[in-house]
Amino acid sequence: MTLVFTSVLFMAYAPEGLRGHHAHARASFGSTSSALPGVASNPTPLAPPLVAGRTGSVRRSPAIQSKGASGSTSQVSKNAPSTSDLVDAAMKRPGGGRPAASVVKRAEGPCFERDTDYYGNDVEGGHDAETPEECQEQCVKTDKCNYFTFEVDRNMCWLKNTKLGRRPGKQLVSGPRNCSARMELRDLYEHYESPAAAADAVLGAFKHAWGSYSQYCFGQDELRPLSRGCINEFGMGLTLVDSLDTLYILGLDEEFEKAKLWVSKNLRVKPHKQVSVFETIIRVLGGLLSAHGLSQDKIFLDKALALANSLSPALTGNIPKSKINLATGQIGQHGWAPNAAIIAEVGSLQVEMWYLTQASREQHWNDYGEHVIQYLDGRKPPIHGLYPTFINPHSGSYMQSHISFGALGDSLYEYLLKMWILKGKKDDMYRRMYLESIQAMMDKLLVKSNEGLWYIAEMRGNGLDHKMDHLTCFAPGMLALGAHHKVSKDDEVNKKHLKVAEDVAETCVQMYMRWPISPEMVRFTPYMTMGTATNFQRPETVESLFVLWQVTKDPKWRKYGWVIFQKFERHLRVEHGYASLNHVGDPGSKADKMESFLLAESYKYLYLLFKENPSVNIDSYVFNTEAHPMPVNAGQ
Ligand code: DMJ
Repeated sequence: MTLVFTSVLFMAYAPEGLRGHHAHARASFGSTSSALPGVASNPTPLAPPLVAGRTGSVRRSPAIQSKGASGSTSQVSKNAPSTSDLVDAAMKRPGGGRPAASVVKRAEGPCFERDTDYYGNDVEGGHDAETPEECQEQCVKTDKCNYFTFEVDRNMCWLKNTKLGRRPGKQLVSGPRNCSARMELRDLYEHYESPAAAADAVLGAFKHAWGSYSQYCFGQDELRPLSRGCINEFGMGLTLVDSLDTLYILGLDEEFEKAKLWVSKNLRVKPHKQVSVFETIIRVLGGLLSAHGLSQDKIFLDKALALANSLSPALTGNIPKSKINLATGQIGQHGWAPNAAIIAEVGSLQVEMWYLTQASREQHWNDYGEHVIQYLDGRKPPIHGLYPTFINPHSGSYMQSHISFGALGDSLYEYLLKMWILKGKKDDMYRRMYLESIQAMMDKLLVKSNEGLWYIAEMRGNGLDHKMDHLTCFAPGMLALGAHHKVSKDDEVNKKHLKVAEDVAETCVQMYMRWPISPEMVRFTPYMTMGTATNFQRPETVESLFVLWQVTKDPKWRKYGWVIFQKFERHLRVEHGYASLNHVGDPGSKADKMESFLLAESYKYLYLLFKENPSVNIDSYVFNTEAHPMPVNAGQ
């Protein structure tokens, strides 16, 4: 457990309160580590993560992995039921019970891992068994058993509900209940009566979150749901501003008006605080702009312009700065990456700046954002289309060779596509750059695990790092959105993007099915195992489910969304809001923070997933990376 809890501690003590794009990676770096007992300090700010050597357990070269990590499908039952079938089977039985016999498939030995112990929540332990097969048989017969570990020397069989991780152990054989490609739903969830009832349930959850925030921290940044304290890292009513458009979309008119009054009377856009430029843009500026787009109330645009003005010292030059004191204009970089800019951050202001220009008719805002992309386009990365996550803000040279569609990299790729859509699908620079990136991602990073799960790995040096962040789960939504808008002139390419979107989304859903709720990061070793055990109420999977539902109208995306929603309710809800988890396997490990993106993103996407024909949809709006919708026709 040491490694797992080490990473938990890292997250719990992350240097800054916000856990956006790069919190996970940030937790792997420098300065904070020395404060933690038993964790060696890492003197090099941009060093690789502390958890080393894990990739060694995946045996194939990148070239082979992109065709399938195992190189064989023999371990995956051909008739394995899909997650959707299993959700169906579970939902059909009122009040729960075991899945129907027809969906329980037993497979043979190739699934077994020798000299490996699965740790997790035990269902039952200490049964006698003669062989691993017999132990597996006991698992099949035992309600809630999903994995087993067999002790060879003692002939003992241990049955587990969840697999929180694996560790070496001599004379042990571990394996899943069966070898199907998809995890069965053992924990059962009630079906919703109708999409409208589901949307109502989401509305109820949002009200619980908003009500708690309003009661204890109205106008402050974030709520501590356990202690009822407040966090003020930004001094700009972060949760309130981030929630404005959700209040509007959910029809909470009274609450919206109250929040608007606070914005007009109390929002100060020059707090004497050193804030993250990226987070301020996507959450605060984005929140104000989408509130303006939806309500057309000028107060939001006035505040947005004032805030953009106080941010502008950080936006000049080729590469935006990472931090700024909005009162003094003093700029700087992140303490944990003092000589580097983050590629996701420098590529995630264009959508906001575009809308600001449309609404204000002041061209220079859009120029700030567009110039950065033109600059990147001129500095070809070592691997065509894949941008290293760190760039030198002065020389513009790429630093290190970490490539990620998760932490540190994600929304650069997202904004290339979204800018092409917002600009009337005419700007070829954005389209070309996006298509080059996605092709490179599919060629170099996309892997099928030996369980049949597709994932987007990361690259370090010349090798793949077989991990996937929950943050990466935005990518299925991005790919489906691009396909929907026909980003490629070749329809086969669009179809391929949609297929990859659906495949990776299934893996993201599996991240919720295998544990009580999804962990922050998983590794493929080659089985999907826990990487980082925290849960921060993140939206990326439900974001993708919303887009996939809009694009395909396949009801399975709604079913998944409903199960995930219930997991939020079951595992994160507390009396005064929603807490995070330091360990997804331990309900007692609640962390005292309710993230603003829970209200801005998770509940908005869930609500829109169930709402019939929402007017805020993927044809009329482009969502910024914090789920703030910008109207596509704003410039007309
Ligand atoms: C949000 O702040 C944004 O979605 C950002 O782009 C990435 N991460 C967080 C939520 O997980």
